[in-house]
Amino acid sequence: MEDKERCLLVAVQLTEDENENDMEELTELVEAAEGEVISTIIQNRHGIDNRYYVGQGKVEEIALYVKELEIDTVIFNDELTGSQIRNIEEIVDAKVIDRTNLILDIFARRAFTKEGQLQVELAQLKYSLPRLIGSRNFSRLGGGIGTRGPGEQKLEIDRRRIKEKISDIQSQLQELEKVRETKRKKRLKDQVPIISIVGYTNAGKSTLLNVLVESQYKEEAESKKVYADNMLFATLDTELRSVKLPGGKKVIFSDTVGFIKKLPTQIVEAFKGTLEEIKYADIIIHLIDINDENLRLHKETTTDLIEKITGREIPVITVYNKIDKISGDNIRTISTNDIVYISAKNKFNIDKLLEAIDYKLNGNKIKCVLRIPNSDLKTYYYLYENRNTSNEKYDENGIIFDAVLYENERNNYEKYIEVIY
Ligand SMILES: Nc1nc2c(ncn2[C@@H]2O[C@H](COP(=O)(O)OP(=O)(O)OP(=O)(O)O)[C@@H](O)[C@H]2O)c(=O)[nH]1
Ligand SMILES: [Mg+2]
Repeated sequence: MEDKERCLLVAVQLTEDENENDMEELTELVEAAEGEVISTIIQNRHGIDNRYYVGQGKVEEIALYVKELEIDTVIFNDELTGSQIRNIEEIVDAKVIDRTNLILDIFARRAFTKEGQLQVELAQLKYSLPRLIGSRNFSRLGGGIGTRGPGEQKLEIDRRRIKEKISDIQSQLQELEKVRETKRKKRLKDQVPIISIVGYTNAGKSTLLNVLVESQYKEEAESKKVYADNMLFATLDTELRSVKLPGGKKVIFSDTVGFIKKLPTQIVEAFKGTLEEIKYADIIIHLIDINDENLRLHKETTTDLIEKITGREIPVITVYNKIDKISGDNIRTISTNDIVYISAKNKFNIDKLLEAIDYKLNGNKIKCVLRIPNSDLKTYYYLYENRNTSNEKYDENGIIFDAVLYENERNNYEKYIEVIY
Protein backbone atom coordinates (compact mmCIF):
# COMPACT_ATOMS: atom_id res chain seq x y z
CA MET A 1 0.00 0.00 0.00
CA GLU A 2 1.15 3.47 -0.83
CA ASP A 3 2.26 5.56 2.14
CA LYS A 4 -0.14 8.33 3.08
CA GLU A 5 0.91 11.89 2.48
CA ARG A 6 2.16 13.35 5.78
CA CYS A 7 0.33 16.61 6.42
CA LEU A 8 0.85 19.53 8.79
CA LEU A 9 -2.21 21.73 9.37
CA VAL A 10 -1.88 25.45 9.99
CA ALA A 11 -4.58 27.90 11.07
CA VAL A 12 -4.79 31.42 12.33
CA GLN A 13 -7.06 31.89 15.29
CA LEU A 14 -8.57 35.31 15.19
CA THR A 15 -9.88 36.63 18.48
CA GLU A 16 -12.89 34.65 19.71
CA ASP A 17 -12.91 32.45 16.66
CA GLU A 18 -14.08 28.84 16.84
CA ASN A 19 -10.95 27.64 15.23
CA GLU A 20 -10.36 24.46 17.17
CA ASN A 21 -13.49 22.97 15.72
CA ASP A 22 -12.27 24.11 12.35
CA MET A 23 -9.19 21.99 12.78
CA GLU A 24 -11.31 18.91 13.39
CA GLU A 25 -13.08 19.60 10.16
CA LEU A 26 -9.82 20.25 8.33
CA THR A 27 -8.54 16.93 9.67
CA GLU A 28 -11.61 15.17 8.29
CA LEU A 29 -11.07 16.86 4.97
CA VAL A 30 -7.48 15.60 4.89
CA GLU A 31 -8.76 12.10 5.64
CA ALA A 32 -11.25 12.36 2.80
CA ALA A 33 -8.26 13.18 0.60
CA GLU A 34 -6.50 10.12 2.03
CA GLY A 35 -3.76 12.11 3.73
CA GLU A 36 -2.53 11.70 7.31
CA VAL A 37 -2.46 14.56 9.79
CA ILE A 38 0.85 14.46 11.63
CA SER A 39 0.54 17.70 13.54
CA THR A 40 -1.40 20.93 13.88
CA ILE A 41 -0.28 24.50 14.42
CA ILE A 42 -2.62 27.28 15.47
CA GLN A 43 -1.41 30.87 15.77
CA ASN A 44 -3.37 33.49 17.67
CA ARG A 45 -3.38 36.72 15.73
CA HIS A 46 -5.45 39.83 15.27
CA GLY A 47 -5.38 39.55 11.51
CA ILE A 48 -4.01 37.60 8.58
CA ASP A 49 -0.47 38.41 7.48
CA ASN A 50 -0.40 39.63 3.89
CA ARG A 51 2.89 38.04 3.04
CA TYR A 52 2.74 34.72 4.87
CA TYR A 53 -0.82 34.32 6.24
CA VAL A 54 0.83 33.53 9.64
CA GLY A 55 3.68 35.62 11.02
CA GLN A 56 7.14 35.26 9.53
CA GLY A 57 8.52 33.74 12.73
CA LYS A 58 5.78 31.14 12.56
CA VAL A 59 6.69 30.22 9.00
CA GLU A 60 10.24 29.58 10.15
CA GLU A 61 8.87 27.39 12.93
CA ILE A 62 6.80 25.53 10.34
CA ALA A 63 9.95 24.97 8.29
CA LEU A 64 11.56 23.28 11.30
CA TYR A 65 8.53 21.08 11.91
CA VAL A 66 8.53 20.08 8.27
CA LYS A 67 12.12 18.84 8.52
CA GLU A 68 11.73 17.17 11.87
CA LEU A 69 8.44 15.41 11.18
CA GLU A 70 9.17 14.66 7.52
CA ILE A 71 6.11 16.55 6.36
CA ASP A 72 5.15 16.27 2.70
CA THR A 73 2.40 18.85 2.65
CA VAL A 74 1.51 21.92 4.69
CA ILE A 75 -2.19 22.73 4.57
CA PHE A 76 -3.54 26.16 5.52
CA ASN A 77 -7.07 26.55 6.81
CA ASP A 78 -7.92 29.55 4.62
CA GLU A 79 -7.57 30.43 1.01
CA LEU A 80 -4.06 31.75 0.30
CA THR A 81 -3.03 34.14 -2.45
CA GLY A 82 -0.51 33.08 -5.05
CA SER A 83 2.15 35.26 -3.51
CA GLN A 84 1.50 33.93 0.01
CA ILE A 85 1.96 30.39 -1.29
CA ARG A 86 5.15 31.46 -3.08
CA ASN A 87 6.56 33.26 -0.04
CA ILE A 88 5.89 30.34 2.27
CA GLU A 89 7.39 27.88 -0.19
CA GLU A 90 10.57 29.90 -0.20
CA ILE A 91 11.04 29.13 3.48
CA VAL A 92 9.31 25.79 3.89
CA ASP A 93 10.56 22.75 2.03
CA ALA A 94 7.22 21.07 1.40
CA LYS A 95 4.21 21.38 -0.82
CA VAL A 96 1.98 24.23 0.35
CA ILE A 97 -1.76 24.08 -0.28
CA ASP A 98 -4.82 25.76 1.19
CA ARG A 99 -8.27 24.67 2.30
CA THR A 100 -9.82 25.43 -1.08
CA ASN A 101 -7.18 23.41 -2.87
CA LEU A 102 -7.84 20.53 -0.49
CA ILE A 103 -11.60 20.63 -1.06
CA LEU A 104 -11.05 20.79 -4.82
CA ASP A 105 -8.88 17.70 -4.54
CA ILE A 106 -11.60 15.78 -2.71
CA PHE A 107 -14.14 16.87 -5.29
CA ALA A 108 -11.81 15.68 -8.04
CA ARG A 109 -11.66 12.25 -6.42
CA ARG A 110 -15.41 12.01 -6.10
CA ALA A 111 -16.55 13.32 -9.46
CA PHE A 112 -17.79 10.36 -11.45
CA THR A 113 -20.22 11.84 -13.93
CA LYS A 114 -19.25 13.88 -16.97
CA GLU A 115 -20.95 16.95 -15.49
CA GLY A 116 -19.30 16.49 -12.09
CA GLN A 117 -15.88 16.21 -13.70
CA LEU A 118 -16.41 19.29 -15.82
CA GLN A 119 -17.58 21.26 -12.81
CA VAL A 120 -14.53 20.25 -10.77
CA GLU A 121 -12.20 21.08 -13.63
CA LEU A 122 -13.82 24.48 -14.00
CA ALA A 123 -13.40 25.17 -10.29
CA GLN A 124 -9.76 24.07 -10.41
CA LEU A 125 -8.99 26.28 -13.39
CA LYS A 126 -10.66 29.26 -11.76
CA TYR A 127 -8.67 28.64 -8.61
CA SER A 128 -5.37 28.36 -10.47
CA LEU A 129 -5.82 31.29 -12.81
CA PRO A 130 -5.01 34.13 -10.36
CA ARG A 131 -2.26 32.00 -8.82
CA LEU A 132 -0.33 31.27 -11.97
CA ILE A 133 1.79 34.36 -12.31
CA GLY A 134 5.24 33.96 -10.88
CA SER A 135 4.49 30.74 -9.11
CA ARG A 136 7.70 28.81 -9.35
CA ASN A 137 6.46 25.67 -7.82
CA PHE A 138 3.51 24.31 -9.68
CA SER A 139 5.75 21.96 -11.64
CA ARG A 140 7.42 20.87 -8.43
CA LEU A 141 4.13 19.86 -6.87
CA GLY A 142 4.42 16.51 -8.62
CA GLY A 143 1.44 14.57 -7.43
CA GLY A 144 -0.72 13.94 -4.42
CA ILE A 145 -3.24 16.06 -2.59
CA GLY A 146 -4.12 19.25 -4.37
CA THR A 147 -2.72 18.26 -7.73
CA ARG A 148 -5.11 15.52 -8.72
CA GLY A 149 -8.01 15.54 -11.06
CA PRO A 150 -8.95 16.48 -14.54
CA GLY A 151 -7.12 19.78 -14.27
CA GLU A 152 -3.83 18.47 -13.00
CA GLN A 153 -1.45 19.05 -15.90
CA LYS A 154 -3.13 22.23 -16.93
CA LEU A 155 -1.54 24.26 -14.17
CA GLU A 156 1.51 24.75 -16.37
CA ILE A 157 -0.18 26.11 -19.42
CA ASP A 158 -0.45 29.84 -19.75
CA ARG A 159 -3.33 32.06 -18.74
CA ARG A 160 -4.67 32.38 -22.24
CA ARG A 161 -4.95 28.65 -22.70
CA ILE A 162 -6.60 28.37 -19.29
CA LYS A 163 -9.11 31.05 -20.18
CA GLU A 164 -9.90 29.25 -23.42
CA LYS A 165 -10.35 26.04 -21.53
CA ILE A 166 -12.62 27.78 -19.02
CA SER A 167 -14.93 29.08 -21.72
CA ASP A 168 -14.90 25.70 -23.46
CA ILE A 169 -15.98 23.95 -20.26
CA GLN A 170 -18.57 26.61 -19.57
CA SER A 171 -20.22 26.01 -22.93
CA GLN A 172 -20.17 22.24 -22.39
CA LEU A 173 -21.81 22.79 -19.03
CA GLN A 174 -24.41 25.02 -20.65
CA GLU A 175 -25.30 22.17 -23.01
CA LEU A 176 -25.72 19.83 -20.04
CA GLU A 177 -27.76 22.50 -18.30
CA LYS A 178 -30.16 22.48 -21.26
CA VAL A 179 -30.71 18.75 -20.79
CA ARG A 180 -31.40 19.37 -17.12
CA GLU A 181 -33.77 22.18 -18.02
CA THR A 182 -35.74 19.93 -20.38
CA LYS A 183 -36.11 17.28 -17.68
CA ARG A 184 -37.12 19.93 -15.18
CA LYS A 185 -39.81 21.27 -17.49
CA LYS A 186 -41.20 17.79 -17.96
CA ARG A 187 -41.40 17.31 -14.20
CA LEU A 188 -43.16 20.65 -13.87
CA LYS A 189 -45.63 19.64 -16.56
CA ASP A 190 -46.27 16.34 -14.83
CA GLN A 191 -46.71 18.35 -11.62
CA VAL A 192 -44.57 16.02 -9.56
CA PRO A 193 -43.38 17.94 -6.49
CA ILE A 194 -39.67 17.97 -5.73
CA ILE A 195 -38.40 17.44 -2.21
CA SER A 196 -34.74 18.41 -1.86
CA ILE A 197 -32.69 16.88 0.93
CA VAL A 198 -30.13 19.50 1.89
CA GLY A 199 -27.59 19.64 4.69
CA TYR A 200 -24.05 19.76 5.95
CA THR A 201 -21.79 17.11 4.54
CA ASN A 202 -22.05 13.73 6.34
CA ALA A 203 -25.48 14.52 7.89
CA GLY A 204 -26.91 11.36 6.31
CA LYS A 205 -28.68 12.71 3.22
CA SER A 206 -27.79 9.81 0.95
CA THR A 207 -28.61 7.29 3.67
CA LEU A 208 -32.06 8.85 4.02
CA LEU A 209 -32.63 8.68 0.27
CA ASN A 210 -31.64 5.01 0.31
CA VAL A 211 -34.06 4.23 3.14
CA LEU A 212 -36.87 5.84 1.17
CA VAL A 213 -35.90 3.84 -1.90
CA GLU A 214 -35.71 0.63 0.12
CA SER A 215 -39.18 1.10 1.58
CA GLN A 216 -40.76 1.46 -1.85
CA TYR A 217 -38.85 -0.52 -4.41
CA LYS A 218 -38.62 -4.22 -3.72
CA GLU A 219 -36.35 -6.14 -6.08
CA GLU A 220 -35.07 -3.03 -7.80
CA ALA A 221 -34.13 -1.26 -4.55
CA GLU A 222 -30.43 -2.20 -4.69
CA SER A 223 -29.94 -0.78 -8.14
CA LYS A 224 -31.59 2.49 -7.15
CA LYS A 225 -29.38 3.14 -4.15
CA VAL A 226 -26.87 5.95 -4.05
CA TYR A 227 -23.41 6.01 -2.49
CA ALA A 228 -23.37 6.83 1.22
CA ASP A 229 -20.25 6.77 3.36
CA ASN A 230 -18.75 8.19 6.52
CA MET A 231 -16.62 10.82 4.83
CA LEU A 232 -16.97 14.43 3.81
CA PHE A 233 -18.34 14.99 0.32
CA ALA A 234 -19.33 11.41 -0.41
CA THR A 235 -21.91 12.81 -2.84
CA LEU A 236 -21.13 15.25 -5.63
CA ASP A 237 -23.94 14.80 -8.11
CA THR A 238 -27.64 15.34 -7.74
CA GLU A 239 -29.66 12.13 -7.71
CA LEU A 240 -33.43 12.01 -8.06
CA ARG A 241 -35.73 9.20 -6.93
CA SER A 242 -39.48 8.92 -7.18
CA VAL A 243 -41.28 8.01 -3.94
CA LYS A 244 -44.97 7.66 -2.97
CA LEU A 245 -46.30 9.63 -0.02
CA PRO A 246 -48.65 7.97 2.51
CA GLY A 247 -51.71 9.26 0.64
CA GLY A 248 -50.37 7.73 -2.56
CA LYS A 249 -49.26 10.88 -4.40
CA LYS A 250 -45.87 10.72 -6.05
CA VAL A 251 -43.02 13.08 -5.28
CA ILE A 252 -39.38 13.19 -6.33
CA PHE A 253 -36.66 13.31 -3.70
CA SER A 254 -33.32 14.83 -4.59
CA ASP A 255 -30.03 14.23 -2.82
CA THR A 256 -27.12 16.47 -3.61
CA VAL A 257 -23.68 17.68 -2.64
CA GLY A 258 -23.30 18.53 1.04
CA PHE A 259 -22.42 21.94 2.40
CA ILE A 260 -19.45 22.98 4.44
CA LYS A 261 -18.30 26.13 6.14
CA LYS A 262 -16.28 28.30 3.78
CA LEU A 263 -17.39 26.31 0.74
CA PRO A 264 -14.98 27.70 -1.85
CA THR A 265 -16.58 30.27 -4.13
CA GLN A 266 -15.05 28.52 -7.13
CA ILE A 267 -17.00 25.40 -6.15
CA VAL A 268 -20.25 27.28 -5.58
CA GLU A 269 -19.86 28.92 -9.00
CA ALA A 270 -18.83 25.80 -10.86
CA PHE A 271 -21.51 23.65 -9.21
CA LYS A 272 -24.16 26.26 -9.80
CA GLY A 273 -26.14 23.91 -12.03
CA THR A 274 -26.11 21.12 -9.46
CA LEU A 275 -26.78 23.38 -6.49
CA GLU A 276 -29.50 25.31 -8.24
CA GLU A 277 -31.62 22.18 -8.46
CA ILE A 278 -32.77 23.05 -4.95
CA LYS A 279 -34.18 26.31 -6.31
CA TYR A 280 -36.97 24.32 -7.88
CA ALA A 281 -37.85 22.39 -4.75
CA ASP A 282 -41.39 22.49 -3.40
CA ILE A 283 -40.10 21.55 0.03
CA ILE A 284 -36.58 21.53 1.43
CA ILE A 285 -35.62 18.95 3.99
CA HIS A 286 -32.83 20.48 6.04
CA LEU A 287 -31.13 17.40 7.43
CA ILE A 288 -28.98 17.84 10.54
CA ASP A 289 -26.83 15.36 12.44
CA ILE A 290 -28.21 15.80 15.97
CA ASN A 291 -24.87 14.68 17.46
CA ASP A 292 -22.90 17.31 15.59
CA GLU A 293 -20.79 19.23 18.11
CA ASN A 294 -21.04 22.32 15.94
CA LEU A 295 -24.71 21.87 15.24
CA ARG A 296 -25.67 25.53 15.57
CA LEU A 297 -22.88 26.76 13.33
CA HIS A 298 -23.45 24.10 10.69
CA LYS A 299 -27.18 24.74 10.74
CA GLU A 300 -26.56 28.43 10.11
CA THR A 301 -24.08 27.68 7.33
CA THR A 302 -26.65 25.51 5.60
CA THR A 303 -29.50 27.97 6.09
CA ASP A 304 -27.36 30.78 4.66
CA LEU A 305 -26.38 28.74 1.62
CA ILE A 306 -29.99 27.68 1.02
CA GLU A 307 -31.04 31.33 1.08
CA LYS A 308 -28.21 32.36 -1.20
CA ILE A 309 -28.89 29.64 -3.74
CA THR A 310 -32.67 29.67 -3.83
CA GLY A 311 -33.26 33.39 -3.38
CA ARG A 312 -36.86 32.71 -2.44
CA GLU A 313 -38.90 31.34 0.43
CA ILE A 314 -39.31 27.59 0.16
CA PRO A 315 -41.04 25.67 2.98
CA VAL A 316 -38.44 23.89 5.09
CA ILE A 317 -38.85 20.82 7.26
CA THR A 318 -36.00 20.60 9.75
CA VAL A 319 -35.06 16.97 10.24
CA TYR A 320 -32.70 15.86 12.99
CA ASN A 321 -30.99 12.62 12.03
CA LYS A 322 -28.98 9.97 13.89
CA ILE A 323 -31.11 10.09 17.02
CA ASP A 324 -30.15 6.44 17.59
CA LYS A 325 -26.81 7.76 18.83
CA ILE A 326 -28.20 9.75 21.75
CA SER A 327 -29.63 8.32 24.92
CA GLY A 328 -33.37 8.64 25.27
CA ASP A 329 -33.70 11.27 27.99
CA ASN A 330 -31.26 13.75 26.55
CA ILE A 331 -33.54 15.27 24.06
CA ARG A 332 -37.14 16.10 23.47
CA THR A 333 -38.01 14.18 20.36
CA ILE A 334 -41.58 15.14 19.74
CA SER A 335 -41.96 15.48 16.03
CA THR A 336 -44.26 18.00 14.38
CA ASN A 337 -44.92 18.81 10.75
CA ASP A 338 -42.03 21.29 10.83
CA ILE A 339 -39.48 19.42 12.91
CA VAL A 340 -39.00 15.68 12.67
CA TYR A 341 -36.53 13.48 14.57
CA ILE A 342 -35.37 10.41 12.68
CA SER A 343 -32.77 7.73 12.46
CA ALA A 344 -32.16 7.00 8.80
CA LYS A 345 -29.93 4.12 9.81
CA ASN A 346 -32.58 2.42 11.99
CA LYS A 347 -35.45 3.53 9.74
CA PHE A 348 -37.03 5.28 12.71
CA ASN A 349 -39.76 7.90 12.11
CA ILE A 350 -39.42 7.78 8.33
CA ASP A 351 -43.21 7.40 8.16
CA LYS A 352 -43.57 10.57 10.28
CA LEU A 353 -41.36 12.45 7.89
CA LEU A 354 -43.38 11.30 4.89
CA GLU A 355 -46.60 12.29 6.70
CA ALA A 356 -45.20 15.76 7.38
CA ILE A 357 -44.30 16.21 3.71
CA ASP A 358 -47.68 14.90 2.60
CA TYR A 359 -49.44 17.33 4.92
CA LYS A 360 -47.36 20.32 3.81
CA LEU A 361 -47.99 19.60 0.14
CA ASN A 362 -51.53 18.33 0.14
CA GLY A 363 -53.18 19.11 3.47
CA ASN A 364 -55.29 16.78 5.60
CA LYS A 365 -56.29 13.35 4.46
CA ILE A 366 -59.57 11.49 4.90
CA LYS A 367 -60.06 7.77 4.85
CA CYS A 368 -63.22 6.67 3.15
CA VAL A 369 -65.07 3.95 1.30
CA LEU A 370 -65.82 4.78 -2.31
CA ARG A 371 -68.27 3.18 -4.70
CA ILE A 372 -67.53 3.88 -8.34
CA PRO A 373 -69.88 2.67 -11.10
CA ASN A 374 -68.63 0.72 -14.11
CA SER A 375 -69.32 3.76 -16.28
CA ASP A 376 -66.54 5.69 -14.52
CA LEU A 377 -63.90 3.03 -13.93
CA LYS A 378 -61.22 5.39 -15.20
CA THR A 379 -61.65 7.38 -12.00
CA TYR A 380 -60.96 4.21 -10.06
CA TYR A 381 -57.82 3.51 -12.10
CA TYR A 382 -56.65 7.05 -11.54
CA LEU A 383 -57.08 6.69 -7.79
CA TYR A 384 -55.43 3.27 -7.84
CA GLU A 385 -52.32 4.85 -9.39
CA ASN A 386 -52.26 8.09 -7.43
CA ARG A 387 -53.84 7.46 -4.04
CA ASN A 388 -53.67 4.71 -1.48
CA THR A 389 -56.43 2.23 -2.25
CA SER A 390 -57.21 -1.21 -0.79
CA ASN A 391 -59.92 -3.83 -0.14
CA GLU A 392 -61.35 -3.74 -3.65
CA LYS A 393 -64.67 -5.61 -4.09
CA TYR A 394 -66.59 -5.80 -7.33
CA ASP A 395 -70.31 -6.25 -7.93
CA GLU A 396 -72.48 -5.92 -11.01
CA ASN A 397 -72.70 -2.12 -10.62
CA GLY A 398 -69.08 -1.30 -10.10
CA ILE A 399 -66.32 -1.36 -7.55
CA ILE A 400 -66.22 -0.64 -3.82
CA PHE A 401 -62.90 0.09 -2.13
CA ASP A 402 -61.11 1.91 0.69
CA ALA A 403 -59.24 5.00 -0.35
CA VAL A 404 -57.23 7.84 1.13
CA LEU A 405 -58.34 11.18 -0.27
CA TYR A 406 -57.00 14.63 0.43
CA GLU A 407 -59.51 16.91 2.13
CA ASN A 408 -59.03 19.60 -0.52
CA GLU A 409 -60.19 17.31 -3.32
CA ARG A 410 -63.11 15.78 -1.46
CA ASN A 411 -65.66 17.67 -3.58
CA ASN A 412 -64.47 15.95 -6.74
CA TYR A 413 -65.38 12.55 -5.33
CA GLU A 414 -68.32 13.46 -3.07
CA LYS A 415 -70.86 11.54 -5.13
CA TYR A 416 -68.85 8.33 -4.79
CA ILE A 417 -68.16 8.53 -1.05
CA GLU A 418 -70.10 5.90 0.92
CA VAL A 419 -68.48 6.15 4.35
CA ILE A 420 -65.94 8.45 5.96
CA TYR A 421 -63.89 7.05 8.84
N1 LIG B 1 -25.73 6.27 13.69
C1 LIG B 1 -26.27 6.72 12.55
N2 LIG B 1 -25.46 6.92 11.48
C2 LIG B 1 -26.03 7.39 10.34
C3 LIG B 1 -27.42 7.68 10.25
N3 LIG B 1 -27.67 8.14 9.00
C4 LIG B 1 -26.48 8.14 8.35
N4 LIG B 1 -25.49 7.67 9.14
C5 LIG B 1 -24.06 7.52 8.79
O1 LIG B 1 -23.49 8.78 8.51
C6 LIG B 1 -22.48 8.68 7.50
C7 LIG B 1 -22.75 9.68 6.39
O2 LIG B 1 -23.92 9.33 5.72
P1 LIG B 1 -24.25 9.83 4.24
O3 LIG B 1 -25.64 9.38 3.96
O4 LIG B 1 -23.18 9.45 3.27
O5 LIG B 1 -24.20 11.41 4.48
P2 LIG B 1 -24.43 12.59 3.43
O6 LIG B 1 -25.18 13.65 4.12
O7 LIG B 1 -25.00 12.04 2.18
O8 LIG B 1 -22.93 13.06 3.21
P3 LIG B 1 -22.22 13.77 1.92
O9 LIG B 1 -22.71 13.11 0.69
O10 LIG B 1 -20.79 13.52 2.18
O11 LIG B 1 -22.58 15.21 2.00
C8 LIG B 1 -22.53 7.23 7.03
O12 LIG B 1 -21.49 6.52 7.67
C9 LIG B 1 -23.88 6.72 7.51
O13 LIG B 1 -23.90 5.35 7.76
C10 LIG B 1 -28.24 7.45 11.41
O14 LIG B 1 -29.46 7.65 11.44
N5 LIG B 1 -27.60 6.99 12.52
MG1 LIG C 1 -24.31 12.00 0.28
